[in-house]
Amino acid sequence: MRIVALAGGIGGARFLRGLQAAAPEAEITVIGNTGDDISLFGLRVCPDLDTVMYTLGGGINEEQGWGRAGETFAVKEELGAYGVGPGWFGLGDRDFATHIVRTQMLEAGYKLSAVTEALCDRWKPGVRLIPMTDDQVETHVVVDDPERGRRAIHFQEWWVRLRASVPAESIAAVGAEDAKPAPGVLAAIGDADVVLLPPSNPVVSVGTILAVPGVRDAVAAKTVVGVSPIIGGAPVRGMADACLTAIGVETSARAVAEYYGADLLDGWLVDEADAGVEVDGIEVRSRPLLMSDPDATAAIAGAALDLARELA
Ligand code: GDP
Ligand code: FO1
Ligand code: CA
Repeated sequence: MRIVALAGGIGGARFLRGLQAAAPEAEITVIGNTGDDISLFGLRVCPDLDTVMYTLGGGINEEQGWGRAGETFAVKEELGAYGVGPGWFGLGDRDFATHIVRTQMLEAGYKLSAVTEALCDRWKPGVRLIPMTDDQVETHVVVDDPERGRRAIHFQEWWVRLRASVPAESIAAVGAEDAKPAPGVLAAIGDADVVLLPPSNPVVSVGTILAVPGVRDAVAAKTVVGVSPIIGGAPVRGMADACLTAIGVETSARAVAEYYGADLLDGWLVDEADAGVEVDGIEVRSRPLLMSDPDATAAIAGAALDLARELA
């Protein structure tokens, strides 16, 4: 079976690990979100691609969900001693090596998709990981900063420095309209038996991937099953509610399915806490959706595949 998944960071990566366990024979292609990407200290950092690569490749800091296991922060401390920031973004020494390799290759003229493939040669994530686009797309957030007034800041500054505590007036994937899907993205979707939307952030992870021209239409033509990242009216982890509020969508499993739309989604898994939710034109099933351990996560992925097979 050929499966395509559109993935953000932690929620996406953990689901994918369950998917590999649930469908060991499947050929899995992951279209990764690059809207979170940021240049820091002259280096290109791709948090969601790296989270997927490290998680599936066995290098992730499991407790934190992002960054490397066994990480140290000597370079960050030395940069701080020079007064060189930002200090609010914690790049570790091991992680720095990834960004150095990536940036060197990008500067040598390789596309991000080729660079990601090269990085995956080391990590062997067991999936084909393709960035949604080779073009630069960066999510920016308009905030009314109490000190500096109304301004647009990089998504990472809002998410990591401000912890999304300042309301977002709007969220934009800058560059998305002019971006082209990376080589292989549309072909993988076209060849897929099923497209899965993991429980990733609907706005700044899955929403950003779908904003790359051509991707949404290609996905909508397939059997698509999504897993709700919202349980009982709240995100399981992180501040996805702040992103949904910014685009005028209620933080509920039902509202997220409606936001994706019946033209896109065929099936939608919600948690038992949301049993009884109905969405016009979408087959909704409830089951435990907490990815609390590998077995529970594999069962979620298996349920998504079962529903997809039923709807195909
Ligand atoms: P990020 O890029 O690191 O923020 O990760 P993603 O966009 O891939 O996923 C973030 C989303 O994962 C959050 O909105 C969480 O609610 C969701 N999430 C995290 N853990 C779980 C879980 O165990 N179950 C479900 N259903 N969603 C989860
Ligand atoms: N998230 C944090 O909350 N604080 C950090 O200092 C931080 C550093 C970081 C470094 C590399 C990386 O790949 C991810 C990192 N993240 C950090 C996670 C990440 O940037 C955000 O959670 C996501 O972009 C939101 O999806
Ligand atoms: Ca992300």
